[in-house]
Amino acid sequence: MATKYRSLVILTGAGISAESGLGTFRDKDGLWSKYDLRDVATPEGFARNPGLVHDFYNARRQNLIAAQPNAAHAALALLEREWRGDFLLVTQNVDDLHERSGSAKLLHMHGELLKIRCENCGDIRPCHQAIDLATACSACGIPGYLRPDVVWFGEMPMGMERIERALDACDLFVSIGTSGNVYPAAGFVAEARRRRAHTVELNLEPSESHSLFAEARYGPASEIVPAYVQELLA
Ligand code: BJW
Repeated sequence: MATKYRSLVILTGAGISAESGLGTFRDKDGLWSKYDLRDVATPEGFARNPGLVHDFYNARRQNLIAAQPNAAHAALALLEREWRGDFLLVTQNVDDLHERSGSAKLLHMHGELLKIRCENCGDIRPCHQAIDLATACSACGIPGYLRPDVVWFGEMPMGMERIERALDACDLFVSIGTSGNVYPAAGFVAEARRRRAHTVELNLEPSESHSLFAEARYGPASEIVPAYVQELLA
């Protein structure tokens, strides 16, 4: 590794999985153009209409199972293997395409689509099939309490202490395929800058927070991420 950087934090968003066929949220044909996020991505929406929320996540779970990682996921797994310093890949994505490519130093800050959580007993376990209100928890046996193990608006993202420690120490912060609309992830670039880290945006087009980045590359993730990784490792 010839790079001058020693401590790397990468943040990924829906754009890195777009070319794998998983919809983004805020692009023209994104999920939020078809669904009201208040109905499907808040605890209040789930309380109002759990059936709608289960249907939304059941469909996305099936799409995910059929999807394949793309060259951008593979490039980040390669980067992790070759990197000699501290490395943390923080993803806002609930898909498992990073781990299927081999990423291991990975944190799902918005949870995981292929896991369900019981709000009665707290049990969390893998789930690859459809669930509904009648599905009983495999641990406590009681139906009606299962929900996707994801982070909705108004809920605390996962792993924040580990993320804060990594941002505190990083000298390179790279943000890939995220619109910069959702906090706290949207604030990471400002935190990295305060620590005098070099900041890089890789996206199809400039994000909401593009002006905060010191460097940017624009284009499809499957092209610009492998190219950037090759540069870093050269
Ligand atoms: C490509 C591409 C290609 C396309 N190649 N690129 C401060 C100010 C204001 C509000 C708040 C604030 N702090 C908190 C809030 C409230 C709220 C919030 O941010 N609201 C905003 C709407 C303003 N945040 C929360 O409630 C969060 N919780 C919280 O803050 O707790 C309190 C707390 C935290 C920490 C410390 C102290 C207190 C929780 C947010 C949960 C978000 N959940 C979702 C759903 C997850 C489950 C699911 O998937 O269903 O997470 S919403 C959705 O948005 C999902 C995503 O992870 C997230 C981000 O979206 P992302 O990834 O950026 O996707 P898009 O579609 O927006 O962008 C795609 C990008 O890809 C675009 O830029 C394209 O250009 C690009 N692209 N094709 C490269 N081929």
